[in-house]
Amino acid sequence: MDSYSFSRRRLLGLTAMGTASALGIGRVATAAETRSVTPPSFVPALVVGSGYGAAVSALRLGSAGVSTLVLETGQLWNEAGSDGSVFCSMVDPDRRSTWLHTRTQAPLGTFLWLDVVNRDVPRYTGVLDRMDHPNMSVYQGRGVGGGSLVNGGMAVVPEREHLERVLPAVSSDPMYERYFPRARRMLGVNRVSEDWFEGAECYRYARVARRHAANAGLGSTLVPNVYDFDYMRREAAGEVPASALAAEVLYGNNHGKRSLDQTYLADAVGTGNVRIESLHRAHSIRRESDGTFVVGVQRLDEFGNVREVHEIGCRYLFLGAGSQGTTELLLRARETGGLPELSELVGQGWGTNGNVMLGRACNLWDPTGALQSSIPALAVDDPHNEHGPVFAESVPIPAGVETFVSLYLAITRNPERGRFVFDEDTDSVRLRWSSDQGQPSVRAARATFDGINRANGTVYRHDLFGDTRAFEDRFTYHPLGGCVLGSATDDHGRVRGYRNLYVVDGSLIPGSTGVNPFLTITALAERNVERILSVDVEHG
Ligand code: FAE
Repeated sequence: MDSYSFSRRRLLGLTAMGTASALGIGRVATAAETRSVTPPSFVPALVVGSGYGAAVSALRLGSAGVSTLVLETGQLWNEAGSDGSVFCSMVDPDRRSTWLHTRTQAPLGTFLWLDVVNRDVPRYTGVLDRMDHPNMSVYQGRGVGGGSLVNGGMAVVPEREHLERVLPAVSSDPMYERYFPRARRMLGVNRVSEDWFEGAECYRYARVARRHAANAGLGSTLVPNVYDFDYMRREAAGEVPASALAAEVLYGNNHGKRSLDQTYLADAVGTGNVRIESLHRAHSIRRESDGTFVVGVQRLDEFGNVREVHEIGCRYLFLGAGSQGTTELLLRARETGGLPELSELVGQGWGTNGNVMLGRACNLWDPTGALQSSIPALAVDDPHNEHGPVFAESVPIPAGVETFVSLYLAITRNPERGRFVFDEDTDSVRLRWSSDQGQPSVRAARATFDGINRANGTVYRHDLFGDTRAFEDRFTYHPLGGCVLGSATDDHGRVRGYRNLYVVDGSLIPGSTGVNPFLTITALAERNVERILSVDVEHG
């Protein structure tokens, strides 16, 4: 699906939000009409969060004429800093990079065991968060657009048979015939031109990964993305400002990326029925006897201090705060008495999507390239691995110098599941995940990459993750689960125990999609919200 067009509605929304980089002119600095001072005390529909599931909900509610308010903890990223850019790059990170920590938190923390990657930064409401639990760190994008602001943009349709296994209540024909195509179209998914890919210096690293996999008898696939590959081609030709070729991704892209603020959320605001409040964190939920949900909301300043607290009532409440955010809201509400009827199943079914990262040292006659596109475009496929299928994306190291490292984020079918529990002392959730639960991922990745190393006379790098480990399984970019569809909710994300309360994000999926997850989250939200709108919601 390569067509990508602007409707009048999207243009209206982009203009209102001041995030018009999709127009090819880069993010622009304007005062956003969407950021107001006092939110209303009652709205028909309230959406918490602004990632994939939330953005789908906001658009479909707004299109149906339902007046909707979206609350997002993070910033609306539409104002340029003193350097003229909205976001900072990975090689020169500043306070915009990191959510309320005083040091950046890139997962590849060391090189030759030297702490050369991460930097001290002032505490600020930056765009990337890492939430640390015993044995597991969970990454999440913060800002209007959620994970779409920081992710690699890889938009992958999962294997049908795997989706049927993890979500047996979801019939797959409509998903594959209707909702995945719709999600791809709406997100602006496109493919890299093979001719250009084969000759592009910035994808030498991916071609090396492909050749090394082929030497071991493994296939590779070019992976569709929401980054505009035509824009990248023009970057390489020096015709437009660089973004993917200027080490931008983990802390946001100033150009080229079709993040949600430029697709679903712009369309939602463009309906005239949706308003977005950034730097507003939903904290508590209770239900009144007349069925109204009352959400306690904290307004933050840009340093994360709570400046105001107020309550917003709503008839329909859609939770799209991500796997950890949504689960935390529900567990807090259950444990502190706001929503006592919530099921004991809330908090369960959490997984890492089998994430494990590793690096290989290539031979000195086999460079991976000094200029690397920060947008991944290729994955090594090992469907017949004895420990379960492995789908390993070839990850760039956009350091600007030759490193001879081939880096991968492997997605494995790890069956282990953790669970969140609410900790009253810290007023937050803790993840129960033991260090051995990552081992199935490591075993599968090792089986794939031992073979690749053998076939190419190469070895693992042991210097990249702070100690001497070759496989980093202590973080995930793809947290999934916590409020699983068909378990803590019904088959369409309606939370058990409460009418008109919905979960719409990655918490619905029990721990695994087998591939990068956002396309599945988006398509599932399209499916569920369509049903909810037709059956539950009174239209305006
Ligand atoms: P998500 O996008 O996480 O959005 C949740 C939003 O809710 C965030 O903006 C939060 O700030 C906000 N929030 C949380 N708590 C509250 C609260 N209490 N009140 C108000 N707002 C709140 O949710 N996936 C892919 O498919 N392809 C990739 O290439 C890819 N690369 C990734 C790279 C990185 C570095 C990261 C971190 C993730 C990557 N992912 C990728 C994962 C993907 O971004 C993720 O699965 C989705 O963003 C999850 O979507 P949700 O709708 O669940």
